[in-house]
Amino acid sequence: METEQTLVLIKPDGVQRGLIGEVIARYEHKGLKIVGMKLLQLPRDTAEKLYAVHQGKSFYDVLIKFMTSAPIVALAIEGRGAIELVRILNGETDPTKSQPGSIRGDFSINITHNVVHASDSPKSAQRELEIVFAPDERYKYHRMDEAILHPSVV
Ligand code: FUP
Repeated sequence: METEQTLVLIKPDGVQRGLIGEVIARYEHKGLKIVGMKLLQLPRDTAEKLYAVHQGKSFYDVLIKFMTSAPIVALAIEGRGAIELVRILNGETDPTKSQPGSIRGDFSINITHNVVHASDSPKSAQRELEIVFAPDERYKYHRMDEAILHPSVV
């Protein structure tokens, strides 16, 4: 599996409910690497860029208002298959479908206030990471447990 990077946003509800540590722990414990992280309040134009694909949809205005309403935590997360793994950890968008054990399944009952965002493909990951992180805001380092997480097959 390819090593990839993906963008995660802990949304205003996650920050305001004190879930930052809980959410980050799930990615760390899975074995994914945090290579970028910052607390910021999204300017409206940045939120509009991130959610351009939803422009014109019924929920768009509510979504932009919500995403700009309070600080978020932006994470650049790296690992083999990171894009899909993070979306599995996050759970389904629809709160009636998100499984217990996933972040949304455990912490969300609302389709808009759903704690986390994650990129859905390599193309959107690259686009979204470049919107939120400057080139020097993503770091290279080794986790101490890499040899255990990724043992080479002999
Ligand atoms: P996801 O990839 O799971 O974040 O879901 P989408 O890209 O389909 O939607 C992005 C965000 O739009 C969701 F997180 C919440 C919001 N949304 C709604 O508010 N109502 C909808 O019916 C669909 C999405």
